[in-house]
Amino acid sequence: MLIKTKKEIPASEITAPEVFKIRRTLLKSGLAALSLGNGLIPAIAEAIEKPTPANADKLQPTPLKFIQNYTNYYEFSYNKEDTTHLAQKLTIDPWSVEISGAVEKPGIYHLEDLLQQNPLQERVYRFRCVEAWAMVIPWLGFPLADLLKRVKPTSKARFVEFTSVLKPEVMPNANTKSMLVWPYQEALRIDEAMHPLTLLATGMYGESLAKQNGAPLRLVVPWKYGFKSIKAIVKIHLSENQPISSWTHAAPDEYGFYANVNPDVSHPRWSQRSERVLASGFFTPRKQTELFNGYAEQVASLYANMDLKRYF
Ligand SMILES: Nc1nc2c(c(=O)[nH]1)N[C@H]1C(S)=C(S)[C@@H](COP(=O)(O)O)O[C@H]1N2
Ligand SMILES: [Mo]
Repeated sequence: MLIKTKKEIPASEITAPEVFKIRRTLLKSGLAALSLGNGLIPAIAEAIEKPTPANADKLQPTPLKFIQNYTNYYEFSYNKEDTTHLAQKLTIDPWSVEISGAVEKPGIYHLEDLLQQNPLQERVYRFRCVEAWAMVIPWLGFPLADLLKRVKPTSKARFVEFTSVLKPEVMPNANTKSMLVWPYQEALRIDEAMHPLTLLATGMYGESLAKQNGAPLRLVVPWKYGFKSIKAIVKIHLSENQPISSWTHAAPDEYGFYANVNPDVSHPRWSQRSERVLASGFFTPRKQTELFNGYAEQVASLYANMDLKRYF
């Protein structure tokens, strides 16, 4: 599928120093012990079993330093460069996630335990912000489904809601009147949450996530606009009713609950037909935006009975 292993990385990408670094960092870091122990090996096995779609071959990861220096993290700043240093003030150790609502095993789960239970995989995904810029990111993480299966959703669990950490003492915008209501919240339908492409990411390029990218644990939903991929998750709540996420609350006509990437549904203030890809430090000429960000083959069936223009 879209699980890419080092063996499959084309020569053109291997020349990027960041890619070379993956192996070394894994071997050196604590994360490595976990991921080499039982993580990357199942990922490789899975990748070998499943054919790679033709368009995955073209994916050229955006260099790490650009992914880390062009971030949206509104609790800290509306400026994509300022977040890099501002986010460093967030403390992320120790970290736990409270899982509540319609599950048989609610509780407070420590990050170390989650990492021990859920082997890490590398997934190279396209990432498309609603603002019409895009990147390609080699994430390290585990399927959200693995965690949800462990806590056993009940038959009442129809939606999964996520909440970001809120630390007003280090987050300048948390104290100001803002278009968003804090804490930052996002949600998925349970079948979207259980989809094998949906990831809880703890790293990228084989290293732990940078704080500005949502360390220590963030969501990644590659067929949806980036704002669904909530950072620094502290709560996961399973519910029967559809939650209202932060962006939908702020501007329901602009940021819908589904937020599936769709070139045919314009944002009220700009077209979504094309995107600027941040490839190697500069934006390359615009590329056509693909329905479901290129993942239609994997996810279109989730929306088979829905009018994609109405449910945007
Ligand atoms: N908590 C929180 N999560 C967030 C955001 C945010 O401001 N706060 N921004 C979202 C938006 S708009 C995007 S495009 C992605 C950006 O992820 P990146 O900065 O790691 O590229 O994070 C999403 N998750
Ligand atoms: Mo975004």
